[in-house]
Amino acid sequence: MRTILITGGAGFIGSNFVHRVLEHHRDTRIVNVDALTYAGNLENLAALEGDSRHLFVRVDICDPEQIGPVFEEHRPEAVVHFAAESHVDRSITGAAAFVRTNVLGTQNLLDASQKTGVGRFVQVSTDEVYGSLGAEGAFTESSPLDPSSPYSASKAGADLLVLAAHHTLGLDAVVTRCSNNYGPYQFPEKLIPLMIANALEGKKLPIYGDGQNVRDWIHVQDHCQAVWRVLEAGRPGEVYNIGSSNEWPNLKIVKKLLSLLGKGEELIDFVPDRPGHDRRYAIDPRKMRDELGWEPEVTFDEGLRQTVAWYVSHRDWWERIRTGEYLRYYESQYGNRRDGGTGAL
Ligand code: NAD
Ligand code: TDX
Repeated sequence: MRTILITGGAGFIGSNFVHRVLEHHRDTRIVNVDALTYAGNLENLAALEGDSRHLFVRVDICDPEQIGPVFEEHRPEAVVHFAAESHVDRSITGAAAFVRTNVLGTQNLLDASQKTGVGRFVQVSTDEVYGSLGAEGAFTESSPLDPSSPYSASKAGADLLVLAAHHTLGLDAVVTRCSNNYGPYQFPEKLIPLMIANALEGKKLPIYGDGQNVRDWIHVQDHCQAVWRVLEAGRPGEVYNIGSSNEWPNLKIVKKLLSLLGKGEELIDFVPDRPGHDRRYAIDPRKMRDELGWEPEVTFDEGLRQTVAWYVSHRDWWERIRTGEYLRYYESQYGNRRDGGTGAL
């Protein structure tokens, strides 16, 4: 039995990864480290109750006094680091938490990994570190880092610390940079689940700017499979871009969602743009394909249909989230952006 330490395993991508690994790799035990911030949710892991191959530990990666003993006790062979403050809009109004978790938290994990002889460290990062594209082209692993938001700047900082730990201290570390994920368990502050939940409740769908910003969407299961391939076979010190070559302007996605939900386009509400809003992202995934033989499997039509069905059948999951702190966040994020439309939360 081998032990892998996962951070952020109660969040969206981390919990999908934990489920997938435990299902497909019977020889693997997971120590799942998560602070349970607003985005962490133990309900995402409820199906694993009683599974001796999954151990959840509530720990803040920003505190070396908390994280050190977990590494000492479990001596993981590998670390897959998902934990982060992950929402761009929140980083615009409160960058400090992003610097703390994404930069300092990552360094604490690197220190603990180095100290306890971790054999491989996978830093799960984002295409946003490359900044914004114009109408043409795609990010390769050698595209320059040019982050726009405090979120992406903090992820770029973390990536550089990981690569420095490899270069200078000899830690076996790899960085993955993926495009926008969608799928089950995504917190309903991100575009796709927010739009689905609002539409199901007959609320307005706030679209930033002209709705023509482009994102390159990948199903979370394809991302998880790619991270596993990198964990297994990525070369130390390398960066791997992960994407599905699936670009869509936001407005088109929202219209697609409304159609899948059988709702009308009158719910669409154009609101003032996100400050510093990156215009377009696109990933060149050739390195993943040519070097590691990875290819995405989920088509967008099928993935989106399944995702909509999941949110329809898990209404209690997102309704429980959309209370308390979420409502305060929603009001501060969208309350002063309304263009006079009705029906916002
Ligand atoms: P998420 O916000 O859904 O989950 C983040 C998790 O990290 C939560 O469970 C939270 O409790 C935990 N966490 C936050 N701060 C912590 C701390 N100080 N200590 C311990 N745990 C802490 O995020 P996600 O969308 O699942 O993203 C996971 C990772 O993937 C992030 O590193 C993100 O940058 C990266 N990523 C996300 C996307 C995307 O589209 N969502 C795309 C590319 C890369
Ligand atoms: O209410 C909204 N209206 C809107 O038009 C929201 C929440 C978003 N948008 C737009 C902004 C983006 O162009 O939709 C697009 C997607 O927005 P987000 O879901 O906030 O994602 P993005 O900013 O692209 O970042 C995401 O992908 C990369 C994740 O949140 C990051 O964690 C990941 O690194």
